[in-house]
Amino acid sequence: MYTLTGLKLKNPTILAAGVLGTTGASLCRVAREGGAGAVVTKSIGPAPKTGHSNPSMVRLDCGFLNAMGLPNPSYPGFLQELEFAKNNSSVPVIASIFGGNPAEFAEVAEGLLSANPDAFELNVSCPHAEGYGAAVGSNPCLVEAVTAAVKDVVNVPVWVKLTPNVADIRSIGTAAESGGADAVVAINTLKGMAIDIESGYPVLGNRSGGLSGKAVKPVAVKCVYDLYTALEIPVIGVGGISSWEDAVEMIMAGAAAVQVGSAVYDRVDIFSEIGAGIEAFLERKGYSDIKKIIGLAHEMV
Ligand code: RRO
Repeated sequence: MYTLTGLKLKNPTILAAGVLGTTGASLCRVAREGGAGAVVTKSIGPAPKTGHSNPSMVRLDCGFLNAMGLPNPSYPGFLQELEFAKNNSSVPVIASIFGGNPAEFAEVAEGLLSANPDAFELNVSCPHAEGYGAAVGSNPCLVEAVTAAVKDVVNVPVWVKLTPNVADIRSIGTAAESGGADAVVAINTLKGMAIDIESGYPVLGNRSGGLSGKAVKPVAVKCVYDLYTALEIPVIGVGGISSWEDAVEMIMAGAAAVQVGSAVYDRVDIFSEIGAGIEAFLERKGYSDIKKIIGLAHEMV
């Protein structure tokens, strides 16, 4: 068992917020068939949103480019799904939420409390959501205020998911910590774009979006490495992890646990595989505990 911000996880792998977190049934499937240690919902906001026009997610050689556009049924519309996930999943269920200001974040968190999520993840980092997302997450004062506003109304752990699309992610992580965050999650997607050269059109309906998958892993490793030294609270690493080796690398940069997003679309059971791979690695190298390798790369001078 791993303990992360007070939550008990059977392994340190977590489903990242995304499309597979849209329904209670899909969250339960990732927990049951995939072996995830915990699951995070798709981000839920204050009002229903249909999202951006299609194509909203395209596969590139190096990962996925998406501009889903925060599609969600709003917190009243999601309550039943969250209740289903909580009643049928054997692992912690974390509610990812977004808003445009501290009051909206608090409203959404309060609105979902009756379903008893095990933690909240504050999404202040979507790269292509006007007024939401990175507009909030690149402003340290707003990040601190949003975090404090949610901490005021809930008594479960609060994680804050950070954007890599800033000059110095440490200042944003520090703001989240000052607001009372129990952990930070790094990283959300990196701003990106692809163009179809036959037609000349950008491939996404929204023209630009966020890049995830293999291409962003070194960016995520560097962000986690920097946050680890700047913060006291745990850093949860996410970005391009598709094997246990990737997970160990992220842990050595400073991650206390990892989230997996893009790789799930190829194999849902990747969580069990990564969990077992980490265990086997620790045993082969003679480490008694995962804590022995969290941030290990910082000691290698
Ligand atoms: O829904 C999205 O378009 C989306 C979100 Br909320 C996010 O946080 N990150 C992302 O790449 N896409």
